Amino acid sequence: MSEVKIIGDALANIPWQDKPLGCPDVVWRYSNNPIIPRNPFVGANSTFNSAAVAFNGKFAGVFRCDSTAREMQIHAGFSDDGINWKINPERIQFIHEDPEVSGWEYGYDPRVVWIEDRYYVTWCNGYHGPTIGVAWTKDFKTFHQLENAFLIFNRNGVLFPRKVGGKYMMLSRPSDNGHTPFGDIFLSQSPDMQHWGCHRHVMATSDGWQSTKIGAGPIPIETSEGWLMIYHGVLTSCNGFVYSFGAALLDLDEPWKVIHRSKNFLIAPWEQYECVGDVPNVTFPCAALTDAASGRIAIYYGCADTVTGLCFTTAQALIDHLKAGN
Ligand code: BMA
Repeated sequence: MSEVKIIGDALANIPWQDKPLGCPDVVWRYSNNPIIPRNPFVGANSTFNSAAVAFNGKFAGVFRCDSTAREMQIHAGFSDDGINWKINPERIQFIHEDPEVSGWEYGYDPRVVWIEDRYYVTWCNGYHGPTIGVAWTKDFKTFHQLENAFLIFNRNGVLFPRKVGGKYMMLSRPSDNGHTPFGDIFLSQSPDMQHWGCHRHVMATSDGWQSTKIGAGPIPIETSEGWLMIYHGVLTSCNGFVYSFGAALLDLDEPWKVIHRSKNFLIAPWEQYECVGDVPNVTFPCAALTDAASGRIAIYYGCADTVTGLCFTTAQALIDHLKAGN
C-alpha cells in the first residue's frame, strides 16, 4: 500500500491515545470518554455534535448545547489540550446588520474550519425551517454571520478547507422539516461564500448501517489519495434510527466523485454512553483534528445526543482499510 500523507499543518499537541494492544478496530475510542458531560455549565441539558479546531497553539470550538428549556443553541468553548473544555454558558450572538439574517430561531450541529485567513462556522440554522447558517470569526468571541447558504430544508453543511477549482465547496444533505427518513450527500460551489450553485450529487444511501440517510461529518481531510470524508449513516430499526459512521475518499479535483466508501461502519453505538441518553443509539461525528506530521486523526463525535466523545485513527490506516474494500 502506498504511503498516505495528510496535506496540511502539523499539530504536535493533537489529543492522542495509542490503539490498545490487540484492538482490531481502525478507529478506537478514548479510554476516558465521554470527554464533555451533558451539563458543563448550569443551564445545559446536553452537549454533543460539536466542532473543535486548533487555535493559537491551543484549541477552540463551537458546541451544540441544548438548554434545560430544550432550546438548541451553539456556544463557543476553549481548551488547552483538546480534551478538557471550558464552554461559555452564553450562546453565540451572531452579528449581521440585517436582522433578517441574524434573527435567531435555533442552531445545532456546528462545524468549524480555517479557510485562508479566518475560521468559518456552519450549522443547521432555523430560518422558517432548517437550513445552513454560515458565519466567520477570528477570535471565537465575535462571530459575523453571512447569508444562509441554501433554502430550507437542509442539514449537515460542511465546508472544504480550501477552494477547489477556484470555488468554495460545501457538502450538505437536503432534508425535510422533521426527522427526515431519507437523504443523500450533495456538494455546492460558491465564488464568494454567499451564492451557492453548481450542485453535484456525491453519494446516496446504500445498505445496512447507511440505508436510511447519510450526512457529512467533519471537515473533509485533504490527503495524497483524495479528500477523506467521515460521514454518518443511519439505519431504521424497530426502535427508531441508529446513527453510525464511516468514511469515503473523494477525488481531489472533483470532490463530488467518490473513489472509495465504507462498507462496514467504523464506529457504531456500542458503548453505554452512545446507547443511553436523550436519543439512544447515536454516534454523530462533527469534527476532526489532524497532524500532518504523524498522520494522526482525532475525531469528535456526539453520543446519544447527550455527551461528547473522542476517538482516534490514522490517515494511513483508514485509507488502507477503504482501499481493501472494507
Ligand atoms: C439528526 C440531528 C442530529 C441528531 C440526530 C439524532 O436529525 O438532529 O443533531 O444527533 O438527528 O437525534
